[in-house]
This record gives sequence, structure tokens and C-alpha cells, in this order.
Amino acid sequence: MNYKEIGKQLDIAALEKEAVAQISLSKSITVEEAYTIQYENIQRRVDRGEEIIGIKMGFTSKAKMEQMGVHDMIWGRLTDDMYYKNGDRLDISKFIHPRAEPELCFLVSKTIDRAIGIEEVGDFIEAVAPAIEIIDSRYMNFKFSLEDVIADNCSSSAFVVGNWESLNRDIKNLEVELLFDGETMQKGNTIDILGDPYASIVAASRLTHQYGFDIIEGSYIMAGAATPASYIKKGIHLQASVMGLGQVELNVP
Ligand code: OOG
Ligand code: MG
Repeated sequence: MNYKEIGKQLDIAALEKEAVAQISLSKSITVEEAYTIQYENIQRRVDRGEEIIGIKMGFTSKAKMEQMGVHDMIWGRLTDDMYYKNGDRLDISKFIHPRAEPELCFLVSKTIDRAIGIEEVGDFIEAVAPAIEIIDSRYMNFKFSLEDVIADNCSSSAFVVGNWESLNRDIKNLEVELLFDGETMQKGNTIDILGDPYASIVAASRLTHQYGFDIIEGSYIMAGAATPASYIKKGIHLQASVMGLGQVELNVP
């Protein structure tokens, strides 16, 4: 199988905002092969000058797995081109059929180059912030298998991070909300992220290590959404709030 060629097709789908058919409809690929395609896909961005600044976890909550019909955790790469500052404008015409989800983002204080235990999280993570992820599947109708979505870098397309708070607090039972124009679209709780968002960091360390990738000091880890995602549209003010951590927002003019 030509992993480079499939990675290229997915990258071009994102660049040209033209959805493509799911890979799994014509070929059977393994999870390992899907990660190789993801690597080739993102390598094209790196070759264009983008920098990898973090990773994202996906399907770390039941709500997300059920919405998308998949059954396992996934991880993808985040680049500087996907990063937005709190309050930025998001140009929706850059995407195919974008959805937003409320998340937590972690800041890595020490490079994670092995599978760590939950009791070690404080040694590797210095801060947490409320965040929003914009996902935009490059597949038609936002439909995919687990392998398809891994190859497509887990639908990553943009993310915005709010104010950092030091990690010396309990983040296990915080209400999370996604709002459009001040109206609640999704509501959840951080406990729905694997029972404890720290478990997402543990899973991130295990999975990235398995695929030979380190999570570098200073980079971000998006924990995965506690709620389903909502389609966004032109003209809205997008906001996420996490109890005790504050709010983060984007304008979608
Ligand atoms: C895949 C990405 C999943 C999450 O937070 O669970 C994800 C998708 O739903 O398109 O980002
Ligand atoms: Mg997400």
C-alpha cells in the first residue's frame, strides 16, 4: 500500500476543502497502517513549514464514541497552523464541515518519552486550560471507521486555548459547556473523560510511545471532548467554559 500517496490525498482534501471517500470503503487497513498514513499526511505540513506543537487525544469519552460510532481511543498531531489565541477570529471558509467541542488542554513541562503512570502526571504537566477543538473530517458526511479517522489525523483542524491554571487542583469533576452566542449547545463533565482527565495524559503517553513519538516539553495535549461536537456556522460567537477554569472563545464572523 502506498501510505505516502494516501496521506497526500488527505492533506490535499484539507487544503482544497474537498471531502474524499473513506479509505476503508476501498481498502482494508490496520490501525498501525493508519498511523503511518497519519505520519505521512502531517509530514507534508511539516515540509511546508508547519511546526508540531502538541498532540490531541480523541474518543476519550463515551459521548464522543457514541456520536461517531467508534470504540477506541486515538491520537493525532497538532501544528502551529491549527493554533488560535483566545478571542481570535476563525475563518470558517478554511474548512469543509467544521464542528466544535469543549476540551481541556494541558501544558507539558517535561518531555514525555515513555508510558507514564497516573501518579506521575504532576511531574510532566504544569498547567491546564479550558479549550475548544474544531474538528473537520476530510471524509464525506463526516463518516469514518477508526482507521479512517486516524489516517485523517483524527479530524484535527483548529484549537484555541484559554488561560493556564497551575495543576495543583482537582479537575476530576468539573462541569463543561459549549455555547453558541451564549446559548448552551453541549453540556458535560470532566469526569466523563476516562473518569479523570489525567487518564487521557496517561493514555497519550502510552500511545505516542508505542508509535515512537515523544511529547515535547512546552507542547500541548488536548484531552478529548467530554461531550458530543456541534456543527458551527458563520456569524456565531463560540465559547467553552469549564467550571473553575474559566472560559475560552472564538469569533466566527
Ligand atoms: C474525531 C476526533 C475526536 C475527541 O475529542 O474525541 C476528538 C472526530 O470526532 O471527528 O477530537
Ligand atoms: Mg477533540
